Amino acid sequence: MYFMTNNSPFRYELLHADARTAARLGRLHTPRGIVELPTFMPVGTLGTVKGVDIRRVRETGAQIILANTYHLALRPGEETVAALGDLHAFTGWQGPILTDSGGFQVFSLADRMKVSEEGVEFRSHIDGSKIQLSPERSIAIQEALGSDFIMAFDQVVALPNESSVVEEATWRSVRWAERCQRASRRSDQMLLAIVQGGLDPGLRRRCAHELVAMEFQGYAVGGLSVGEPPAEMYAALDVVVPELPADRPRYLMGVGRPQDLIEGVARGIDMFDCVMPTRNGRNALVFTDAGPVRLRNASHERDRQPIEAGCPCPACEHSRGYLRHLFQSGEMLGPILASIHNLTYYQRLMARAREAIAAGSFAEFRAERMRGWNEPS
Ligand code: PRF
Ligand code: ZN
Repeated sequence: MYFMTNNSPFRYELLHADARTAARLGRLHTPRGIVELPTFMPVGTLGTVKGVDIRRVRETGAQIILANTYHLALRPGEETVAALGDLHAFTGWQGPILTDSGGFQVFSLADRMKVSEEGVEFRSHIDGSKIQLSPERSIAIQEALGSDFIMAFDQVVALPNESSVVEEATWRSVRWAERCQRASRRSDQMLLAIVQGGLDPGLRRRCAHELVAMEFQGYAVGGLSVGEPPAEMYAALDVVVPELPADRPRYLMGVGRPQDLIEGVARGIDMFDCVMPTRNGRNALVFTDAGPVRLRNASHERDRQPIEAGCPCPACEHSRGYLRHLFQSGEMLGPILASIHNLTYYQRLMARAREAIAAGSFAEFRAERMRGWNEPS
């Protein structure tokens, strides 16, 4: 089944809707190739997936990567990226790229931030200089960067928080999304709106409603995985996703652990991003079907096994004992190999989820995975 959106070069194709869960197998057609859904996007905040060169990123199975407006605007500046071509030329990644708007990053990283209806004023976390970001400015930066998917500029608050604070940020995000839609000029970029609303089901629903009425080409769910327990995040997804149009992609921002991806897929999410595989990899924590493994643990000193038998990644050509030695010695190869393994694990997990949806066995796959991760290893 094909869904066309105006004359857009982007097209969401639904291949199979799971009968027992809300999981969906799909394809996102873009000017830079097809993204199979559900998908995981490695985070390349500053135009690099930390520790992993672009060829290796591709070899993990990644089809699309993420970069950050906030970080790239501060350094090297979007004009410098544009002078070198665009984000694709700058990074060497020729596949699709999604840029986050800076909303979340400003609210989590910037110093002395002042929010008004116009936008946000803050001090750079790098040199303390005064910077302004607004819906129009975020779109202009994302247009200069030349990413394929661009995000609306939103206001994110930590959870738990007072309901008046969450409510105000939510409606401001809706007004800002409308300004982003009006400001975006390039037809070769697809703009996604971001549903906010904290953990209040009514607010989430009303926010989704307003944004759906504005007819964005895709929808993200934001403001989750910001301190609340996983069960509350899943409950919010149960409320929001049914409000979103079935003919457009859905993206859960900044999530998460392997089990969160599977639970998100089960609720109808198509796209994910998270620093977890690379950040945890740098800290010697690697993911397996039997749960996370701490490579620094003394139990691995003479461990001949690879991180995970059957994993095709370059880290798994080595023993856990060798990888532990790299971390204990402070060798840079340790964090690099662990990051590559984790990215490979996330990509294989999404590939297995897609196969299971296609085969009509996603519910069994989900149950089997949860059992594996919950077993003490
Ligand atoms: N908004 C934006 N980016 C984000 C988030 C959000 O709410 C999150 C929340 N998990 C991660 N990244 N713009
Ligand atoms: Zn591996």
